[in-house]
Amino acid sequence: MTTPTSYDVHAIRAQFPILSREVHGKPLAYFDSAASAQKPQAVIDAQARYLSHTHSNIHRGVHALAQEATEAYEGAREKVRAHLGAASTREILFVGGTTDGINLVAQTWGRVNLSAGDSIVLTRMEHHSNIVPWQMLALERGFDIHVVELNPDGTLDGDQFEQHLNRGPKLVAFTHVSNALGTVNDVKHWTARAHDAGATVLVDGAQSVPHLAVNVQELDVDFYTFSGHKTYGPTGIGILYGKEALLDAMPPWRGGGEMIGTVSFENGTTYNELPYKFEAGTPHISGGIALGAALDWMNGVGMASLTAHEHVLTQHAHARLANVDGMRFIGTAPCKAGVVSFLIDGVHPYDLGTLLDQLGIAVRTGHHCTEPLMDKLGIPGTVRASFGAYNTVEEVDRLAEAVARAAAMLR
Ligand code: 7TS
Repeated sequence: MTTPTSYDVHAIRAQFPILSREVHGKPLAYFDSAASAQKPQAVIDAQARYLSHTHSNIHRGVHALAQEATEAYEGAREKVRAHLGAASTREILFVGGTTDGINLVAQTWGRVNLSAGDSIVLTRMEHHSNIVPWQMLALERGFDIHVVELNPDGTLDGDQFEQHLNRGPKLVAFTHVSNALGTVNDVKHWTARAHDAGATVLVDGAQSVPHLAVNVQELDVDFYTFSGHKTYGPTGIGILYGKEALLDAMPPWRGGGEMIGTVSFENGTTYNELPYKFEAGTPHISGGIALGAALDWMNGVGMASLTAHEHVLTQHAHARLANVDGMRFIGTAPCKAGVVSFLIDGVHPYDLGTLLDQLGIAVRTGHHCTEPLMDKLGIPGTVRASFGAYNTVEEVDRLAEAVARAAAMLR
């Protein structure tokens, strides 16, 4: 793969105000997009325009602002539907983010469908947010959690996956792309196999939606969730996609305004239709609208171009960093997206991260909320450089040179 000639990374960078600032007197090189991506002016403007021109509560007013705000928010839902290739906006729930989306499924679908004697399947590479909600529920409900281990390159152990499926799990929940390793999992394949085994499938899309074109109907997943802030949108907003029949059958989670049909002390309460049944209370209206703008922005760049550009950066980073003495890459799967994780013999990741910061280079160090993975690898954490639409090959060169210099100093 090469960066498409039409991909003008400098024109893209110019749209991100934060990228022109300095850190410790050096130009910022931001390699922490897996934690949170920076925001283009179009997203900042969409949120500011809404707040300064349109804001009102939604769904309930007859006045002009209430109607405009509702149209903008529901328009954003339609943009998300189109971006994910979902059949209907009834399948698109606004949630707080990936963590919130997974907790919703655990507390509604999970609470109804999982009990003692059942099992679910997770993988060794899951982020804590796709582990802990299931552990919390398992403590209460008494089901078993089986874990798919990894091959040395950071891909899933397919034989073990099949063995776990042979036990007839009720749920298979796994990440599309690993935030710590960069591994891209074959979601279509494993979803089909999980369905053959009778399981429902939840996919954590926190690290895939920012980098890859995702079509939930093609993948045939039952639930898919992602965070707005990693897709160039705001924090505090995200999406849970669920197949309509599943969402329909699930009880609501949070109770309150907006999620009801009628409320009565005498006759009990009925619930609203999808997707509102799962959207109690006043939502993050400006966040939803700005998330729609963020997806518009990504589509303006073009998902295929974005994927190709980030692939070039990832390959280049591997090639350049491989020359650093004592380099050990953590995660060398053939199919990776946007993440290079590494350790250097004799150098603590935290010290390296701190020195890089002094040079204006933002990387992440630590366990990346994947402690079970780090424990299994027998390491405390890694140094992780993660890429976004705005990173350049020259920045990756700067990273590699700085890592080599810093490592020599620290040894
Ligand atoms: N799942 C994956 C695969 C993630 O990478 C993250 C966040 C989450 C879930 C949780 O997303 P949230 O938006 O609900 O917090 N990952 C990271 C990271 O790699 N560094 O900081 C956050």
